[in-house]
Amino acid sequence: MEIKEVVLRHLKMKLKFDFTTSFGTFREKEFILLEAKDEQGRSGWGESVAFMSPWYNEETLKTNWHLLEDFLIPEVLRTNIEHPDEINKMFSAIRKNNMAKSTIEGAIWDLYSQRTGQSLASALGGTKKQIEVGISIGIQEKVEDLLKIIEQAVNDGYKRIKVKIKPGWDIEVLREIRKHFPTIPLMADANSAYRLNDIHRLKALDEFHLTMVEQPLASDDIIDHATLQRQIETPVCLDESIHSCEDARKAIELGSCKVINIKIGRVGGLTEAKRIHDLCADKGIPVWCGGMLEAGIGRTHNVALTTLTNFTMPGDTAASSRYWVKDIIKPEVTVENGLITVPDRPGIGYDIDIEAVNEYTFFEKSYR
Ligand code: OSB
Ligand code: MG
Repeated sequence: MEIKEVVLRHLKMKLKFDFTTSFGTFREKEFILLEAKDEQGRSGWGESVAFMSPWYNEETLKTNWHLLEDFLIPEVLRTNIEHPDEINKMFSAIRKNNMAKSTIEGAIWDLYSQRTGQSLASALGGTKKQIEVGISIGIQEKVEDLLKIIEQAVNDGYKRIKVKIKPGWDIEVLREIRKHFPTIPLMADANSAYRLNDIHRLKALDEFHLTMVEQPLASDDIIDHATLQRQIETPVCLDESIHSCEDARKAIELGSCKVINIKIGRVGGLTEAKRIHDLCADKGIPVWCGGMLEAGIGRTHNVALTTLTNFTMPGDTAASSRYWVKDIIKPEVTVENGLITVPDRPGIGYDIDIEAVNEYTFFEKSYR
């Protein structure tokens, strides 16, 4: 396949709710949407999950734009691509910047699946017709507010509840949740808010029978996480620490985690995400698909990836309508009883709502 043109768009969408983590609060989301056009006039779409500030990792919308414009797009425009698996190697001279790489790789996976007449899920080797999803709930002002949101999510049928924690918003909050919801599948995500010194606080989580605690320690650590995992019952899940299949291999070998959260952007694309999935399947480590408050394109890629068999735990891919008044795809991603039905049309299986895209775009640029 030949990529003839790539269009970058800078979109801004208002979130329906404030989303607070141990790092700060989001009210709106600005991100890059990438459209890659092939020689047959088809368009494939990719979404960057980099935020405006580098709190989650070192990438931002601007660093992604720079990498795409100055390195990745020129490389793709001058290379003939047979299969999206080649992209990884093509970009191997460029270190890290995984979210930027993933943006364009995702668009090429979309094109490839359209050109070969299969759904993105099938092109990736996925077989599930429906996927189970949970919901991720930010830190609230009051515990009562959190309990109300959990109640709504449980009534909506979400398969597990994830709450954000940080020192001071953890043990008491989880105790209160367990008082009202003694048996719901519950987990906590710390986004690196603790250090090994806080081990008694983390040990105290064992009494709540969480399905896991996500990324309790530093984003660049797998050593202390191994020490921690040896001393607590709650399974440790790594998010921020895993950037590649090699990272996953080392973390598993060290015993740093019992579960891995796979995010397509964080690991540099669908090909690497699939490799991590396969390795974890081999090692008996369950995985689930994380979320980055994606708009429609990123969301549909998450849906497709989750159809692989070792995604045995509900992911963070909630319904479009949880985040947005109007998403950029038609139909939107909907959840019924905690399940998303996977479309089987070629490509991502959802149409781009180009009017919505235009409405949210305030800058765009084309590259040939
Ligand atoms: O750590 O999983 C995370 C959102 C933004 C950045 C990091 C994370 C999250 C979430 C929300 O937990 C997942 C979602 O609903 O998309
Ligand atoms: Mg996380």
